[in-house]
Amino acid sequence: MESLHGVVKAFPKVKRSRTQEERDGPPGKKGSKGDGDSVSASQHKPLSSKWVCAQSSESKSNNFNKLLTDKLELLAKAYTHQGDKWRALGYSKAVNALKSYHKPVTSYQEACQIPGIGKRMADKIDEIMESGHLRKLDQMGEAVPVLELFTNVWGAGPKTAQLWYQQGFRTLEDIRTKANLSNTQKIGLKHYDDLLDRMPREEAAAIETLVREAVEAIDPNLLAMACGSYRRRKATCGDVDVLITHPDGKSHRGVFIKVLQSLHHSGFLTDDLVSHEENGQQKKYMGVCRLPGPHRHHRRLDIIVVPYSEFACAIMYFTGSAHFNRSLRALAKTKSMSLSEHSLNKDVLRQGSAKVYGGTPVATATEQDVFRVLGVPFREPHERDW
Ligand code: DCP
Ligand code: MG
Ligand code: MN
Repeated sequence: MESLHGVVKAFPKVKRSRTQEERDGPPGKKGSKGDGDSVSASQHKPLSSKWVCAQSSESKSNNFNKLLTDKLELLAKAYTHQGDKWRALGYSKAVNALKSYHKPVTSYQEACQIPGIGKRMADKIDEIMESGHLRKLDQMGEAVPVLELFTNVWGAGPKTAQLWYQQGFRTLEDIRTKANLSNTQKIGLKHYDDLLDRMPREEAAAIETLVREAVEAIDPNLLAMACGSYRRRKATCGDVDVLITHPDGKSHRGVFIKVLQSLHHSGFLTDDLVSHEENGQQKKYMGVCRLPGPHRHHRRLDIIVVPYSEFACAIMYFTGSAHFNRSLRALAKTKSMSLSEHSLNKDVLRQGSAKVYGGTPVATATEQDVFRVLGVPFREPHERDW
């Protein structure tokens, strides 16, 4: 540790703007203290309710503030399509906070008291309470619905959508006939309606079973499980996220290619979107599939193969939700740890937003281990639906 302290001292404290993870942390009030303070606090006190990852998302199920959250969700969506992801994130955090609040909010002052809601957000809330409406939504302009139409093409983000808009395109037909399309965007356009549609979880279960059977035909000891919204017990799923590993720690190698070949061969996989290797070992595939039989829609399927040593962190990551993950990572940071889909590391040294020392991986055999090491009460997957 001596030498590590030396490293810290070698880097003077500099003023800096907040990093992504810090902004994604607990929805604290403006001007709240930095992560240094949270470290000492969190070592002695139970986790504050401001940490989303320490609370059950079940608390959202009885929404006393639907009028407010409906409007703010529209605004969050509009900002997403405009490519303003920080504003969008701010609004979705406020929506989460309002959904889990125990009663209807009735005043500006009351809104300000809720963790995750600052003064400017409270102004918006006040406006909706007063008028039932948000002027900002009307001012967003005519571009927003078109940008939404375009960003819903799989493979097109807000930048592409804006470019297409600037090029004068307004309809999917314009895009189909005049835009310069990448291969994934062509697939996205071909299956536009199907890929926007969320499938009933029964269909996700059928897809998981079909993939598992293909996987077990390669090696009966391989494990395959659907994570994502399916594991969080959502009624509908945007895609199916299947995680594959092998308990012997080595026989997962080579499986990625074999599974894909098998699923292509049976005609189940209809289009490939992205297929790549991450961190040497972990392999990710994103594609489109369709269950056999009549009247079936095309569905998005993600397949991830990981070494067994990464299984617990990978399950955590791919179970999500993305919001829950962000909160957990920000919390890890306050404890000099870092959490990724690969590992949970301790004794991480950061100087500002830069990691000076990546720390050492903690052995995490199960999800429970990850929660325990982070000092967060275990949450069932359906309680992580933030
Ligand atoms: N994930 C994340 N951060 C992202 C994207 C994904 O942490 N930016 C993690 C959490 C997600 C999981 O990966 O739950 C799977 O990603 P999906 O996009 O498939 O999201 P979900 O399965 O949660 O929802 P959906 O029903 O829309 O697929
Ligand atoms: Mg998913
Ligand atoms: Mn997915």
